[in-house]
Amino acid sequence: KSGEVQIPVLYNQVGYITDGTKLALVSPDVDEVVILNDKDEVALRIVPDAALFWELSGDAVRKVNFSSLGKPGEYRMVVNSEEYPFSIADKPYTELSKAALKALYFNRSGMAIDSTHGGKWARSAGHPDTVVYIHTSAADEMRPEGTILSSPLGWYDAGDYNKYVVNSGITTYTMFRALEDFSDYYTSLKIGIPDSRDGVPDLLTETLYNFRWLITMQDPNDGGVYHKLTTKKFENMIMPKDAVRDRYVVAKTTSATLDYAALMAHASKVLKSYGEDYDPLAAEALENAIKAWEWAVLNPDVLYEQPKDIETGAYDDKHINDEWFWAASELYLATGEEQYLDSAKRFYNKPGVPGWIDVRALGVYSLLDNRELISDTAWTNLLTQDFIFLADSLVALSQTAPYGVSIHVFEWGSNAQVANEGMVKLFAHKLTNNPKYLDSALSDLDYLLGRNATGYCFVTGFGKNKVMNIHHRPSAADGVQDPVPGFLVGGPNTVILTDCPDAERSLMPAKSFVDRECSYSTNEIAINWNAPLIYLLGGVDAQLCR
Ligand code: 9MR
Repeated sequence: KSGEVQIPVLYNQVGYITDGTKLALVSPDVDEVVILNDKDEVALRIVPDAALFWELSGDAVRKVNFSSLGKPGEYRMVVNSEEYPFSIADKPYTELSKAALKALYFNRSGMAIDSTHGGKWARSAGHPDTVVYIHTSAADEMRPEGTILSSPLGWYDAGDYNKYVVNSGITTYTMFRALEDFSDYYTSLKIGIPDSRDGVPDLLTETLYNFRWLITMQDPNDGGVYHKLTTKKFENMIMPKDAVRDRYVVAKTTSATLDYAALMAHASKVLKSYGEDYDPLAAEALENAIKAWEWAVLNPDVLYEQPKDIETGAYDDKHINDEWFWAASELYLATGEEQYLDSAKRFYNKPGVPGWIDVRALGVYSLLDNRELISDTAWTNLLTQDFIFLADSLVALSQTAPYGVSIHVFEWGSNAQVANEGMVKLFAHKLTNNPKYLDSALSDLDYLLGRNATGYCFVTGFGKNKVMNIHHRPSAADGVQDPVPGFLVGGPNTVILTDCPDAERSLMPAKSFVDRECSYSTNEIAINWNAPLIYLLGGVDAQLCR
């Protein structure tokens, strides 16, 4: 659409870090920004940089760098005689970081959310998933159609109530990654969940709620893993307890089985560092990983085809060399067996920013975190070089981009793309200690928290311009005005422009977003979008905040 109103100031609405880079954007007509402190004194006057046009937002913006403002407090930016309040704090993101993790608790299936832990978002349990049918596509001799399984626990994938292995794989891994990379931070982060245990990070406890469900998705008879646990059609916008359609496990696939193998192998290593209590789970996970790999070797190219009577999310990855690479890498690290390393080398390809459809980077994270277990240093050097090349390209993009971010393609879940780009940068920082990566990751966070072309803070419950009407069944049906907090919405994209037929919707990719419940393509939430946000927040809070 032409003639869209441009928002005069775009900034991080949750807050800036005392010692961090502080960047806002203003529209081209703004020639001076005055920052006032809480005593109404002028704290800073800034002439914005020259205007830069972004073809993805269809507008030009001028950068305002106020990093020199190094004192915590409440401020206002005065632009064209309007005032925009913001804050500077030593630790502006701790509450947000807790909320982003707690959002997954709110999405637990098979469990009531009590008011002690859930406050006004308390709700009854739904989806016990103790009676789950084998769908035709998953039936075999040992488990014919109609066989009943139990597959309880786990997080709902998103705004819908289904549970999908492919998407759970990357999500659960990302959570383990956060735990490993920022372990001191997460050891002390308590978020108020009922099963919290002394001495065990809540991040681990929360992650294991989903992990224990994932375990049940493997057929113990042959090691194959079902692609998803789902109703045939999406449920209406109703509460979990009212959503009682029959549930099915659907089709074993190679992609689900390899993601499962990778995750189980990885978890078997992580769990070993949390004491004897977790030893049986670690042993079971490794055994499951090996069985899954063996199934995949016998069934190397079973891709997901959505059965005619099933309409829910497909996660139908058509290219699975990356899944082979990830699984082989994790199995090598967990067992030390050379056959897996050989496979990892055979399937290796330069990594890109990860997502459910591309898990190359996950294998790279794990291998580079365990370089001492690989004797072929020429290969690990190549991995390092390729990974740093990726991170450097992202940083270079963000340094020249008008909005200060690396994203340059807006797909479904663009906000998670931004969060995953931030995660790549934080991992590069872990490898090199070079502060440019931290700085660029912080810029990604600023974008998600308001310094983007829509002017929304994209995490529910936070910011001045809040997203309110998310496509999330409990938030839609619970009668509480505020959405369940801590969720990152999918964000702008032009993939499906018709989900809210009557909505005013920009055709510019970076602006094509509506805060409407009907907009499942821009305003849904999903576990694989929150996970990199959790990583990003944990990393920034742990490393950049005093
Ligand atoms: O995140 C998924 C996105 O990459 C796909 O393009 C889209 C369409 O297949 O599906 C998204 O995932 C949805 C899933 O299929 C069902 N649950 C909600 C997910 C988020 O929208």
